[in-house]
Formats: sequence, C-alpha cells, structure tokens
Amino acid sequence: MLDENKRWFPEARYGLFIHWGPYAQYGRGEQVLFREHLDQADYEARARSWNPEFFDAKAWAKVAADGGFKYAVLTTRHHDSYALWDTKYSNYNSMQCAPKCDLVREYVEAFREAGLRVGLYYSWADWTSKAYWSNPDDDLDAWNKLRDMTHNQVEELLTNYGKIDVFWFDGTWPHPAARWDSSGLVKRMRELQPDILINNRLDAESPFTAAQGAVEFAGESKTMGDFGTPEHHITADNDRIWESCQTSTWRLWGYARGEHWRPAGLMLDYLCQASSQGGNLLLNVGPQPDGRIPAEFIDRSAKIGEWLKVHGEAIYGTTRGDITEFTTKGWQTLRGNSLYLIYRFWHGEECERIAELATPAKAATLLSTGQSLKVENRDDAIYIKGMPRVKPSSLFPVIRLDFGEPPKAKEWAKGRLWNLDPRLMQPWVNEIKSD
Ligand code: H79
Repeated sequence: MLDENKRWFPEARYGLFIHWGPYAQYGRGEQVLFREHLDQADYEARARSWNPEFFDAKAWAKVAADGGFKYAVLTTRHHDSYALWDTKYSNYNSMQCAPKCDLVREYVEAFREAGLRVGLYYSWADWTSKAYWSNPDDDLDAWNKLRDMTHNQVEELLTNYGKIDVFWFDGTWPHPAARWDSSGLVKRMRELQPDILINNRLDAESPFTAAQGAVEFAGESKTMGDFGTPEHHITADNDRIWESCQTSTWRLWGYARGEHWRPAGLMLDYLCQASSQGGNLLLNVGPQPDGRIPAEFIDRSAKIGEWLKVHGEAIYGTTRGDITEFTTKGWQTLRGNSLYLIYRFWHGEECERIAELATPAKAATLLSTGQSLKVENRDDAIYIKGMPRVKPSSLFPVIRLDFGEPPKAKEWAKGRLWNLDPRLMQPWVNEIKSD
C-alpha cells in the first residue's frame, strides 16, 4: 500500500519534463557533448557564455498549467554537469556564469505559485570528470571527491528550495549503487524531505566489473526508489507506481532544431495508455536556448489541456482500467463505480455493445458533450444507445459508464486478450456452428 503522502503522485498522472541547459544552444539534444565528442574546453566556454535572454519561469508555469500538467521535473544538472542553480560545490553554474541567476529557484517558485507540484532531475554523471569515466579503484580519492560532490549538490537542492515533491535521478551508468552510495544518499534525502518521491535510477551494472553485455544503461533499480521509470516506452510495473517518460519530438530530450513534433493526438494517446495501465506520463519539452518553450509544443500541449478540461476525470485520480479487452475501441480507466471508455476510434454507430462486463451498468454519460446516453442491460451485454454518428470531440471522445458497485469483468473477459488462454474463450467458441 502506498503511503498517504505519496498518493498524490499516481493521482496526478501527467507531468511535464523539462530538459534545459547550455546544450540547447547546439540544437541537437542534451547529449551533444559526448555523442559528438566535442572539445571539452570549447563546450565549457560556450556553456559559460550561454545567456537565455527570454527565460521566464512564470511563462513556463502557465504553459504547464494550461496544458493540464499536475507536476513538472526540471533538469537541474544533466550529464554535462552544468548546474542551473547557485551551487557552492562547483563554479560551473548559472549563478556564476552568464545568466547570473538561480534558474532552479525561479522555476520552483513559479511552478509552486501556479499550483503545480515540483520535481528536480539530477544526473549522477559528470562528463567533464576523468573520475566519472574511470574505474574508481584506479583512483579512489578522485572517485570519492566526485561522489561527495553529487551528495552535496543533492542535499543543497533539498535544503535551499523549500518542499520538493519529486526527485528524478539519472545517469548512474557506468557505476553501481555501492559506488555512488545511492542508498546512503536516499536515506539522507528522506531525512531532509520526508514526503519526497524518489525515482529508481539509483544503480547500474558496472562495465568495469560486469560481464560484457550485462550493462544496464538507464540505471533502473527494481528494488530501490519509489517509482519505476520506463523511458521511451509504456510498460506497466505491477509491483509499484511508475511513470513513463516520453519525448514530444523524435527521441532527443534537449532542444533539437528542425524537429518533427509528435501530434497532440499521439501524445494524448500516451497519457491515456499510461493511465489505462495504471501509470503516469512525464511528457518532455526542450526549451529553446533563448529560454522560450517552442511554439509547436505550446500549441499541442494546449490542445491536450483543452481536452483534459472536459475529459480530465477519465485521467486524473483514476486507477488501472484495462480490465477487459478494449483494443478495437481505445483505452479504459476506472474510478470507484465508474468505468471510462476512451475512444481512439469512433465507429459512428448509434449503438455500442459491451459484452465483457459482469456488472450491469446504470447510466452512461458522454463527457465530450455532457449528454446522458441510454443504457440497457440485456442478452448478457450492456448496450449504450443514441451514440452520435459524428465524432463528438476532435481528440478522443469519452463515455463514463456508472455502476452500482465497482465494475468487474466476466471470468472469460479478464485481462487483455483473455490472458492468451484459449480455454477461457470456450463459451464463445461453442457458438461456432461447425468446422
Ligand atoms: O535525460 C534523458 C537522456 O539524456 C537520459 N535519460 C533521459 C530522461 C539518458 N541518459 N542515458 N540514457 C538515457 C541511456 C543511455 C545510456 C548510454 Fe550512454 C548510452 C550509456 C552509454 C551510451 C549516455 C551516453 C550515457 C553515456 C553515454
């Protein structure tokens, strides 16, 4: 059972991931330094002179609030180790470089003010450090210095910015939990911020000691941390809360010039799929080097926000809903005595038939228009009558089915595709006249 103080997280369902740092200047994602083997000194010089003249945390917070996001996670330090806050453990930070301000503080204050929960992303990795790229056993003093710096910076972030709701680690590779002493740090973090949710990127297999091919890049621990973090895919974790992170573009997280943006419908699809499988979506945007959020993102995010204003009850605060096979129509979520049918495909027929449920339905409401639809329970199925022929929402229409108790699937209909067991399909198979 999830602690009371952590329950807001799965209920929130939808967070905004913000990847931003001096790498935005290159317009080729957040890992350009390493992936292009750029000259370290050139990169650092350009980073130090980076000055995002149009950065306005309040404008970001408005985009997030209008988009229907309930929380956000900002990269306070990515693998390039440039810190977006006033840290005393390195001078490679936005206070001592060109911006001359604490970008994390502005972000935290603006997002809190807009009513959002606040998360901080921090990468263990430090691509500017020889110790990071080396086997710690070769120079333990250098390694310990690097590790202590990460611990100190995390403590700083959890001490100087008020309440932080989510902490999102990344970049453990190529060093395992024991090297980072990530469990020691997590313990300290919970002392500083007892309610904080911490993700699971706290471990990695070490290429310095592990057999080749056994390296876990993303650093997802199955046991440590509060929530799972599938990246670029949506896969339910049955044992704990989880959040899938997805880009709104192709695959880079930091700003990428000339990008092809995913349509609003596709990004909403991710949100509905994650909700239907009992997880969150952390949707990413990479703000421009000048500090503005790309117009393409604002446009798409606002469309999803409009949809959520009308259909949000099918997402926020719901629980896993894929209790039956619904692939031919879309996604399902649950809340108490209600089942939400989220239509990816609007079939345009006047009558809907739902055969899989064992609980009779009492009422149906088309959230997209607010109208109630007629419900009949007969012939071992639920019929919804008076469905509009024309799709009633430019994105996904939603019908709320209300029951007298939490709806249950029939024995044969439990799980998607009947758990791939042909025996469960026998009552239906028996209706086949002859071979
Ligand atoms: O911040 C985004 C990515 O930059 C970050 N996670 C999301 C949220 C991420 N960092 N690493 N990975 C995802 C997985 C890939 C890791 C590796 Fe590598 C590719 C390990 C070795 C090659 C990245 C590049 C880490 C070292 C070099």
